[in-house]
Amino acid sequence: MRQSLATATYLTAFLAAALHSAAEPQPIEARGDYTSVCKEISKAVSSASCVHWPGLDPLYYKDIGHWATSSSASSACSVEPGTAEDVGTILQILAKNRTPFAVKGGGHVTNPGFSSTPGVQIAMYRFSEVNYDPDNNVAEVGAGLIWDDVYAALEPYAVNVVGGRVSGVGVAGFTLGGGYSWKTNQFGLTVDNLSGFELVLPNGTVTSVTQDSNPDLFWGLKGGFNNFGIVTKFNLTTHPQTEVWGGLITITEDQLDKVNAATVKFSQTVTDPKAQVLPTYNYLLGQPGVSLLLFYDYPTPPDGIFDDYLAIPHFTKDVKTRSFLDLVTSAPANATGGQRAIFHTVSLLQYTDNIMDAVLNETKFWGESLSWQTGTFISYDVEPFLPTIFAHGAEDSTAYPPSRATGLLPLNIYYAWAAELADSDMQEAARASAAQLTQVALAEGQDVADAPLYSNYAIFDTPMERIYGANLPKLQALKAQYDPENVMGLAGGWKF
Ligand SMILES: Cc1cc2nc3c(=O)[nH]c(=O)nc-3n(C[C@H](O)[C@H](O)[C@H](O)COP(=O)(O)OP(=O)(O)OC[C@H]3O[C@@H](n4cnc5c(N)ncnc54)[C@H](O)[C@@H]3O)c2cc1C
Ligand SMILES: *[C@@H]1O[C@H](CO)[C@@H](O)[C@H](O)[C@H]1NC(C)=O
Ligand SMILES: *[C@@H]1O[C@H](CO)[C@@H](O)[C@H](O)[C@H]1NC(C)=O
Ligand SMILES: *[C@@H]1O[C@H](CO)[C@@H](O)[C@H](O)[C@H]1NC(C)=O
Ligand SMILES: *[C@@H]1O[C@H](CO)[C@@H](O)[C@H](O)[C@H]1NC(C)=O
Ligand SMILES: CC(=O)N[C@H]1CO[C@H](CO)[C@@H](O)[C@@H]1O
Repeated sequence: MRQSLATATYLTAFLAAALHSAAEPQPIEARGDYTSVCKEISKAVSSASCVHWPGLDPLYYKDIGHWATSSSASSACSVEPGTAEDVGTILQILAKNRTPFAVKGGGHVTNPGFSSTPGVQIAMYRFSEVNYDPDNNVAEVGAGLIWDDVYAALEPYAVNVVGGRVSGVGVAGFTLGGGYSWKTNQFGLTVDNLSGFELVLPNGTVTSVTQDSNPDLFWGLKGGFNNFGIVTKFNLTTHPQTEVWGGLITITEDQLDKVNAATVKFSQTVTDPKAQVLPTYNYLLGQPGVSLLLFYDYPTPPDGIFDDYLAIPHFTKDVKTRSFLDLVTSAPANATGGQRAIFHTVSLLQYTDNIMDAVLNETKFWGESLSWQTGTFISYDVEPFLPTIFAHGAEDSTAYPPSRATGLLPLNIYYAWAAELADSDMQEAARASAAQLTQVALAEGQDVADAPLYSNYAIFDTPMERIYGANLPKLQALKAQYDPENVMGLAGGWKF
């Protein structure tokens, strides 16, 4: 009885947090210095674009909003460009005035200042089209979309792209960092299944970037975020899509040793590239638990693959044959909607018993140590991809990963909390936890001391060499060539 009450509380809090809505409007300080630049932009752009001001305009608050409130800032104004030419006009005005700005796609970045600014917030929402070209197996996708929109648009054609795994994540930042998908075991990263970009260069020129037209930029954008300009459209390769099987199972503390064992076995024995699992170890309301996502890219999975997981007594279970879109939207994507948050990461070669024991220990240790902070949510996403995931692209075909010799399995540390005062404590804890997990991996012989980290999970002060490795000098040269005035240096993010 006590156990079921506790677990009911756990789930209620879990779901209540998941349903909590986006960031509330914050009071705005006057930002007189950048206001004249906003006015200049407002006069220069076409009627397809619009500038929004702090105060009463809800679109301003939408434009500066983020999944993590710690990723938002109050900007002098926001602008929603409606054409690539207007993006060019805006960039030229920002360059001339040396005005800080930000570029936001889906706003899911967890590093502060990466897609927010006190200057001019550019929000890409108006790039919202999906054009499917069945003759070339291409979906041309606007840079303002979230993956949910792309999946919904492609579903009637029974095709899909290599995109996000949970609801709400933006196409732009996800793709420009690499992109780990439910389909990655089959097709590689999102950047491995991409044939072109529409890019507005830092000098305002609109250009098409493909392997044939601009091999150097095409390479650099596949991992290079906003260093080379602002992307307005992505051409993603499509693949046939059937219904899929999977969904969410929640599991309470007393069963977690079984989750550990099933995960080690899955990671070390399952080679079917259509199968994937994503166990997330959480600490919420005084106890650890697991939210387990199962995925099979076909209406029914072959016997055996998921049996160990399905045999574990669960608290809730929503696993069935469904559309890909339904699978993605059914799982709570923001256990902490409207909270401050940070991600950090460790790259692993294998998920072993030692690693899984350490993940569970870290969940409990930091859950208990940090529980005095209000609204704390501690979680570890265990991502046992196949070791062959980097073999789907040629060596040196993308800026990230810097080497394709070894498949690296990312583990994503995600902490959330309520008070701004706690930011540095929580960030420091995430760094300490990543260091501990790295030590455990090194101690059992995993050669990951210098393994590249995934940009979209790595904390903001991660050295650029740890993400881009030996590609960094080439990226710096490319950046100097295409952005000699360092216009894109006025925007935050990973900077070459
Ligand atoms: C709930 C959740 C689930 C996630 N799941 C996954 C996952 O399964 N796999 C995975 O790989 N990652 C995942 N991530 C990480 C995700 O890939 C990053 O947060 C990604 O940056 C989000 O993209 P966005 O467009 O929403 O972000 P934004 O905050 O809008 O942008 C991120 C960065 O990209 C730049 N950028 C955005 N748009 C453009 C543009 N048009 N041109 C140039 N630069 C641009 C921004 O300036 C910023 O530096 C997840 C994140 C969250 C919060
Ligand atoms: C959080 O999730 C809820 C329900 O899925 C959604 O309505 C809300 O917009 C999400 N908030 C954010 C910030 O993503
Ligand atoms: C994107 O695909 C569309 C449709 O096939 C095509 O017309 C366009 O030229 C492509 N753009 C780039 C940059 O590859
Ligand atoms: C649990 O984690 C803490 C913090 O990282 C560490 O100090 C401790 O040694 C770990 N305990 C075990 C048994 O591994
Ligand atoms: C803008 O930059 C591109 C790439 O460096 C260059 O080819 C083009 O001539 C530049 N345009 C102008 C107007 O300077
Ligand atoms: C650019 C592109 O689309 N590349 C690949 C997408 O994935 C399939 C399967 O791995 C490859 O055959 C494509 O070449």
